Amino acid sequence: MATAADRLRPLPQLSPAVSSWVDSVRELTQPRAVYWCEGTEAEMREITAQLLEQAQLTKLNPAHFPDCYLYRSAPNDVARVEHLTYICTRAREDAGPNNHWMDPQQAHTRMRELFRGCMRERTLYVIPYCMGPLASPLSRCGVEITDSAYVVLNMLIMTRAGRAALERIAREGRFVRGLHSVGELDPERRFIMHFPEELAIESYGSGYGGNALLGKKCHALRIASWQARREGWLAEHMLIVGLQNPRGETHYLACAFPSACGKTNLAMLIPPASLPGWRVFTVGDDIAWLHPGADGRLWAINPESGYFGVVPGTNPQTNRNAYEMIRRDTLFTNVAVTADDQPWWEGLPSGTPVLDWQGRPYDPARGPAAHPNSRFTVSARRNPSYSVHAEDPSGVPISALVFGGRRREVAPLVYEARDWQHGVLVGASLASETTAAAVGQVGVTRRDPMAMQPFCGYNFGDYWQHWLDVGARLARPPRIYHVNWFRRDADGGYLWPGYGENLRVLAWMLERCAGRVGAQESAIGNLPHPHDLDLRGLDLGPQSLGALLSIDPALWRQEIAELRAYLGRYGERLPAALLAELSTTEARLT
Ligand code: OXD
Ligand code: MN
Repeated sequence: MATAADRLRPLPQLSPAVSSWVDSVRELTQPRAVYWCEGTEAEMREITAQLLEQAQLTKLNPAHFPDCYLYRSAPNDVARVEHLTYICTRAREDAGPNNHWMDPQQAHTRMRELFRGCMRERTLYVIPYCMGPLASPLSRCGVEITDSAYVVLNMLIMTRAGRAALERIAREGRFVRGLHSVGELDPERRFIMHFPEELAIESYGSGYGGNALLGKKCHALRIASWQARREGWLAEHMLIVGLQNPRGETHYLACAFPSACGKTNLAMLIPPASLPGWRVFTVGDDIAWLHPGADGRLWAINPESGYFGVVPGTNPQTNRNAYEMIRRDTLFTNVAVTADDQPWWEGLPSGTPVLDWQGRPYDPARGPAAHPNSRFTVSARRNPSYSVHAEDPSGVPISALVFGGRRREVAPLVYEARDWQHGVLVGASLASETTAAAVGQVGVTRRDPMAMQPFCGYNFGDYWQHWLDVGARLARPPRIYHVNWFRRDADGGYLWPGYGENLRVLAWMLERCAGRVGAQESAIGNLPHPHDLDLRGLDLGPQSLGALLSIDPALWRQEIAELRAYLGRYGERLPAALLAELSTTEARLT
C-alpha cells in the first residue's frame, strides 16, 4: 500500500527498473524532453490542448459533439501491417508458420539503427499502464515509451495508465517493455517486432492503433498469449458480453471474430423489441483474458478500459449504444467532416461530408468520405451498456465461447461443438473474408484460427495444445459454438438480418447451457431444432431458415480437405487430438 510520502515522490523514483530502462532509451533516441504520464484528467486536457495548438487535432462541433476531436493520420498509415509484424523467438519453430519470424539479435540490431536519434526535437513520453482492473490478480502491466502524443491520448483511454499502474509495477517488479516511435512514417522503415522471451515490443514507423498502442494487440494478445501459455491461461481476440434473460439469469459469453466482423456491435447489442425482457451488458469488445477458476469454470477479464472501434456503419439501427457513446469525449481518427465540423462517416442516416478523411474537399470519385478503417477511441465508461462487473477483480464466469467468421457459404447460422476438444477444432477451423482492418486485399477468404491469425505470439500448434490443456483443467468448461451472421443466398443477399437479431441465436445457446432445449446432431456438430429458435417478430421465411441451417456435405468435405492441408503445415506441433477430431467429422460426412 502506497503511503502519502510515496505519492509525493516523483514518478521516476517509484521504479528503478523502469527508470533505468527509460534512461537507456533516452540515450539511444536523444529526445528533447522526457515526460512521465500521471494518468490524470488534467494531463489529458493539457496534451489535447498541445495537439490542437500544433494543428494535429481538430476540435469537432462542440454543440453536437462536446469534447470530441479529429485526428488525421498519414494516408499511408491507416491499418495494421501484418507483413511487417514479427515474432522474434530464439527458435524459429516457436514462432510457427503462422508468424513472420526474425532472429532476436538481428531484429534488435535493425531496430536500434532505426531508433538511434529518432526522437531529436521530440518529447519522449513514458506511459506506465495496467491491462485489466488495477486490483485484479489477473491483470498484467507494461510501460510504453513513445514519441507520439496522439498515442498517449489513446493509451490514456484504452488502458489504466499513469501513477497507479507504476505503483503496481514497482510492487511486482515485472512489466512488458514497449518502445515505439513514429519515426518518419515511412512504410519502407516500418517494423512491429515482438520478443516474447524478453517480454518486449519494438515498434517503429507507424502511428496506427494496432501498430502503435502497444498495450492492445502487441501486449494484450501477442505477448500475453505467450505469457498465458507459461502461466496456464488464455489471451484471446474475444468480446465479453453478459446476457440477462427474462427469468433474470445472467450468463457471460466470450466471442471471437476476426477484425471488423462486428465484435463491438455484438458486445453492445440492443435486444429487438419483439424479444422483451432481455438485457445486455458489455464487459469488453475486443480482447478477453480467460483464467481457469478454483470452481472449475473459466473466468474472464477485459484487459482494456476503452474501445478503439471501427466507425463506418455505426448508426442508431446497427449499434445505438455505440452511436450514443461516441457523441462526446471521443477521439475520432480518419473520419470525414460536415460543413459545421461534425464528424461524418458512411452509414450515417443524415449529414453531408464536405471534407474527406484526408481533409480534402469530398469527391465521391475518390472513394468513401471516411476511411473504411476510421476509428473512434472512447472510454468504456461512456458505453450505456457497460457492465458493473467489468471492473470485478475476479472477472466474470463464462458460460459459452463463440467463434464466428464472415462466410458467404459453408458455415450454417449456428452449430454447437460436441465437447471442448471438438470445440478447439471448431475454433481452429475459423476462416473469414478479409476486411480493411489490415493492409491488403479485402474480401478474400483466409484461415483465421480463433480469430488469432494476426495476434498469436507463438506457434499455433503449441497454442492449440495449450487450449486442450486448459480445457482438461476445467471441471465445468463453457460450451463452444460457431456462428456465421454473413451467409448469403444465390443472389448475394444476406440470409440473416444480423445486429440485434443475433440475440435470438445467443438465446438458444443459453437455453442449451441451462439444459432446457435439445438439438439435432449433425456431422459437424449440434444444430438447433428450428422451433427452438425464438423468431417471434422476425420476417424470416421457412426457406431462409432452412438455408441458414443447411449443411452441404460436398462443400463440407472440401472444407475438411482444405482444413487438413492447412493444419498439416504445423507438422509435429499439431496436436494429434485435433487430427482425430477432424477424422471423426470427416467420417460423419461420408
Ligand atoms: C482491432 C483489430 O483494431 O482487430 O481490434 O484490428
Ligand atoms: Mn480486434
